[in-house]
Amino acid sequence: MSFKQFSSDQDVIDFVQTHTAVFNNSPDLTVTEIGDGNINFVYRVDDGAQSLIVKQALPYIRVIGEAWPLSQDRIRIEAKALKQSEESCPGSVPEVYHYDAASCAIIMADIGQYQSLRQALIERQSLPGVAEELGAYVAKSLFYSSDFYLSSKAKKSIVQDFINPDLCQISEEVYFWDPFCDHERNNVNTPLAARASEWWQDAELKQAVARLKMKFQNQAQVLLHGDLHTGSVFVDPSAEHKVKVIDPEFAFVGPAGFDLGVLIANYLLNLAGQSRAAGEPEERHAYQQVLLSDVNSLWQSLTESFRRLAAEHTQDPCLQSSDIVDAWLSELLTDSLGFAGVEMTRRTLGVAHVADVEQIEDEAARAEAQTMCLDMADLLIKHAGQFSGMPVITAAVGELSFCR
Ligand code: SR1
Ligand code: MG
Repeated sequence: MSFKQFSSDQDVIDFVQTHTAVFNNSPDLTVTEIGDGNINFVYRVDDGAQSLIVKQALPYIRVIGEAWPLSQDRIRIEAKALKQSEESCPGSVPEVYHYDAASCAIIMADIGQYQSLRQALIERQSLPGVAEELGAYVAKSLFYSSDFYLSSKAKKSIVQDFINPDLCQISEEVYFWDPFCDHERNNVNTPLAARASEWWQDAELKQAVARLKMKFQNQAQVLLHGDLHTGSVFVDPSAEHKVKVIDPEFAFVGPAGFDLGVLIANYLLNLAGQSRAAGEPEERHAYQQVLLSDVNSLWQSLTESFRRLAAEHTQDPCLQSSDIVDAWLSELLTDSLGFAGVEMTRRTLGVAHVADVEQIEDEAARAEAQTMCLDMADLLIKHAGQFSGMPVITAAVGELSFCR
């Protein structure tokens, strides 16, 4: 069957009524386009009592249009990655009700009562237990798709299932290329222009980033979400499952440190944003301490979970040694710091910025926060291998970004 874009509310309703029994043929359904991401169309269908989400992938990037074509295979990958996450970490993703290859669309549960982690951090909310649950989610995602757990053939099979060339190419460009050169897609705040020029000429930095890019392209270690920023994480600290992770269309089998690095980077982008955000300095400074403590908790929870999983469920006898697990986690930490620095760079100089910093209206004040982002990124990219543990790292980045 040939692909047809949903072009009316009725198209979306017909699709939902054909493939689910959620609304029992209710005549009073409303459809709202709620997508605020860059790439796809997302609709909420609601009968006043219940709701669900429909996501459709068009053959191009939503915010650019037909000038940037993009494989619709990404929606198959997203549906498969959501199912994989539900298996490895039950309750961590919205339930998938239906995946439709012909319409390039997914029908899934509405997580409307959850809020994006990015927005919660911007509002300086207290989020008890969220960082710990995120750490456990990352640990399970890593472990159950790694060589510790999967047979050799099962591992090759997920590598094959998640070959994602179009989306990987976007990441290769927007993370590792654009923000490290004077690229036309970049978005550089005017007072930051001189610092950006220095950045683009820093040979030591570029060499470290080239090594990270080669890991991204060649190191098939684990199944990654591929875009695990705080806008892909939804939270409700009062719920049984405090964290729901969405949007794994960038999923592929890649270097274990990538998702963790992106996630840490987004906590640190918020940390820098707090330094010049609206509100009392004491309150913002206190929240910066909370953010650093959350990063420590996330890492501690991740390592504890991963060590427990490895001790109880490692299948390969060659990998059943705590020394191997220690070495794997040590490499994970180093790689994640490098990737964190790259994510912070692309969110500061590249095409896609984040609200945590962009919400600072005054250009000069925003540039001060962005300078902190680049200072942290420089430290993380160039010195990733020199830190003895997460508390040392959070202390160092705290020094570079506290409200003054
Ligand atoms: C041009 S697409 C840029 C970014 O949007 C997505 O949300 C991903 O983060 C991607 O890198
Ligand atoms: Mg997304």
